[in-house]
Amino acid sequence: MAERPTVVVVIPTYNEAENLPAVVSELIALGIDGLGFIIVDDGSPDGTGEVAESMKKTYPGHFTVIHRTRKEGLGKAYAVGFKAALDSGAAYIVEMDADLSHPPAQVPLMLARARSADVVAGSRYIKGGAVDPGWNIGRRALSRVGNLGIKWLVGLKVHDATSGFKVFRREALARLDFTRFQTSGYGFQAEVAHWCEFHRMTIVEHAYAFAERRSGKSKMSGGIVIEAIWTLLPLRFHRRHRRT
Ligand SMILES: Nc1nc2c(ncn2[C@@H]2O[C@H](COP(=O)(O)OP(=O)(O)OP(=O)(O)O)[C@@H](O)[C@H]2O)c(=O)[nH]1
Ligand SMILES: [Mg+2]
Repeated sequence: MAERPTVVVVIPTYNEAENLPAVVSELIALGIDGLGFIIVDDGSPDGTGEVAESMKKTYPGHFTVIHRTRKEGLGKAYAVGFKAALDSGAAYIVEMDADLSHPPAQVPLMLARARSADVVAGSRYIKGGAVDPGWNIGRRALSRVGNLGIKWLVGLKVHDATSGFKVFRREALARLDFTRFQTSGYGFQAEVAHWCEFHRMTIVEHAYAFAERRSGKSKMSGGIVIEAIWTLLPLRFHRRHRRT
């Protein structure tokens, strides 16, 4: 094992006590060199914070837990976790959900592709990508239409505007100024994509099959998508300004 983690996986958690140990052990089992974790928990009532603390022993020196007192949305949690990852000296930072929607087996492949890119963006909507086969037509339509709407609205080039599965080279991540972000919920991923494109980063899209959260109930709804569209609106004008 390397002295200090060179590949740091940042995982925000809110009520993921069952999923967190599974995602961490599946990643460890892949034998990724220099792997480390930063968990950012927003005081989950189900005890995820304590579960994370107990996992420090399993992976000594490579497991950091940041406890925040209030639920402030995944965007705020990622901003804190990403800063901690950069401060730790990580060369590559992995952005990933706790609920096993993002297949851990893809991480080594994405890391390999990150050697010649600034950002490797996981994508469900390019050839080889997929959403969970168990999703009904309504959920598929919500995801597809919401994604296309946000992509069009912001003017994004990436095909999956709302995917939260990414690998960043540290220099690229360091260029994102999270103090300028408008969103913290569902729109956060589109805002990350916007700033990566705005800074003309080399973005490689990596196909993956999204799986329904392994445990716990989905919070996705039409209202969440509409709220995201509303909060993302300023980005459209920001991008126009850049083009002129
Ligand atoms: N720290 C923190 N983590 C959060 C918050 N909201 C969501 N998360 C985590 O962010 C990741 C993505 O959130 P999800 O709730 O899975 O979002 P989603 O995939 O759009 O929706 P689901 O269908 O419910 O899975 C998960 O690991 C969550 O536990 C929050 O307010 N604070
Ligand atoms: Mg999820």
